Amino acid sequence: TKHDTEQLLERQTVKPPPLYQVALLNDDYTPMEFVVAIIQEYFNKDRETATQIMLSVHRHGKGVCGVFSKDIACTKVEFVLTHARKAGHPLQCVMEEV
Ligand code: TYC
Repeated sequence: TKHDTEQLLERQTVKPPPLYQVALLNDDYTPMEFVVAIIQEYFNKDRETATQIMLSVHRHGKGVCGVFSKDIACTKVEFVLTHARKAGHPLQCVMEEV
């Protein structure tokens, strides 16, 4: 827009939109198979990649499943938490600005 162009010309202050990592957190109760299915379903990973991410979370406490715009990251977190709660699992999912 004219306003953005003026901003660019006057001062270099137009920043790209921030990106957010969506990560799963480990817990002692959520079944490994359920976590693999979640990663496949909501983060478009194949079974092998989803298993690697799940095992990394299991071993290290946290694992990044993808990087998204704020709106998409928020929606991913909501879907994962809703699915987990409906299944009765304590799985935690968080977003963090990169
Ligand atoms: N630690 C869980 C178990 O031993 C598996 C697990 C992996 C749970 C990843 C959550 O985000 C998670 N059943």
